[in-house]
Amino acid sequence: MTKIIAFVFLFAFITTIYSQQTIDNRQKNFAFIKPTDTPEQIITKVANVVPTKQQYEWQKLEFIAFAHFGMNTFTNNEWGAGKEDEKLFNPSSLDARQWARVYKKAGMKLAILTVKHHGGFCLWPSKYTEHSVKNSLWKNGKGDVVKEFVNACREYGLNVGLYLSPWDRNNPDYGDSPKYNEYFCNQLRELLTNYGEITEVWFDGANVEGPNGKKQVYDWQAYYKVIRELQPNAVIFGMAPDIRWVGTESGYGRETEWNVIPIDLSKLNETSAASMKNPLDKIYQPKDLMGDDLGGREKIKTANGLFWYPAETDVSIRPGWFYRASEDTVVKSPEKLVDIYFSSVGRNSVLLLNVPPDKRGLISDYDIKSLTGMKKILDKTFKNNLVVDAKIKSFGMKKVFAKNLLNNNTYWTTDSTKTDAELEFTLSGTKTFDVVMLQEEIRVGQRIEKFHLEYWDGKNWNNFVDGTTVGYKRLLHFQPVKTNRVKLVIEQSRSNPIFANFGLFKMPR
Ligand code: FUL
Repeated sequence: MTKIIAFVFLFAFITTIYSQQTIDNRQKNFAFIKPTDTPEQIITKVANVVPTKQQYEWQKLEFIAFAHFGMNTFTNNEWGAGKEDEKLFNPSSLDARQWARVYKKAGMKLAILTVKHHGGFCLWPSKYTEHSVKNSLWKNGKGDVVKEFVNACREYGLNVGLYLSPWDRNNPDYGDSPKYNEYFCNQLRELLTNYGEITEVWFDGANVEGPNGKKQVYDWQAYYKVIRELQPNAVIFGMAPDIRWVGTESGYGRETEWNVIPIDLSKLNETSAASMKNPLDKIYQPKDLMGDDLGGREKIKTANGLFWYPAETDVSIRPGWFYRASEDTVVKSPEKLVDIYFSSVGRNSVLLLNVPPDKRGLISDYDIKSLTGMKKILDKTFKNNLVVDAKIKSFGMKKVFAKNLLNNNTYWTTDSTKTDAELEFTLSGTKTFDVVMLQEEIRVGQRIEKFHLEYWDGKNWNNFVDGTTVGYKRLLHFQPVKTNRVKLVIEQSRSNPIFANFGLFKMPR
């Protein structure tokens, strides 16, 4: 009899309980906070801010390429002065298809080209300046690197991104604000009209002096308008409200990375914002966000608004952003790149890795070797998820079948008032692992604030790894653990935690 009761009791907790959930389509990527909101109401609001469709699609790319290429490749400079002779740009055997092949093979899903860096030299024959490929010796001035780049990306199934530096040290109107803003919008129009679908537009934050010390005042709102009109599915990075710079160029993101952070919404009308297409564009004031904690409880409690603003982690495979032969021997090793991957993709951000073509217009063998090594380690690591055939027991969680937005996905959650939970995995045998992967279903919000994992040693449960935020993806690497039972404990969440994916893996030695 006791056996039967125990069985029934256990069965009640077993995870095959499916319930249906329809996603609330009113959830937005921003929320107003009223002065009268209680701390609990603020927490409920922050837990229900969601990414836009474009932000979500971008986040899923995970690993993307940066191609710093241009005049600086030929002058060995990081920042061009803007006075370089166009004739210096002359790659001997440029092959953008080779770049796309290398990026694709490395597992990257999008590639961003520096079509104009701070020196102002344009990789496409812009009709608004003479400082471009059209006055170079390359292809007798008839070439267009942007065109070759986008065609190659499309051929290899990569999304396309364009880096257009607002700071321009060549343009004589720089610092004469309205005139330069018009020039910049014209360039945006050229790029966003003539090269098909663009997934990311990259706006660098550098803004130094114009000629005679004049300071350029950028008309960001006008720039956003051009982009939204011509490429409504693109996200804008950096000096814009879609994607945020993680705050370093080291490749290492924050351990605690919140996608929802404060924004000043005092200049926006709550009622009209609800029906506007990109309301944040109207009021967003670009700035770099570099603190350790951007969206923790302390940060949000005094905010008048919140918005979904995910991080992108940019880093170069070499010490510099542009190719220099002198750096061939200091290209980051495969192991270092894997560590960076774990500390960026694995910390709820997208990794933007710069792999710059050289003077020939090709990616060098040094970079290819490191990238290939990195991919090999990642492929071997993530090949076998040791929990796929595990038996799952849940304590306070249930498996939910969600329709509509989630395209008939399933996920785990608690009821809406319960913010802690446990899942226990009995593996199909004793396994050794040293990597864990966790994913939240961010389409309904980012919620988990604290979790840990335990393993069973035959007598006791032992804590072996812990963390704070999860978000889109959290990867943790630790000393190998050997066991047949593992427990995931969600200690604290901002609302019912919604858990999309779990994995245990073993990294090759
Ligand atoms: C910085 C620029 O100044 C660097 O040259 C590089 O392009 C990097 C990605 O962004 O702000």
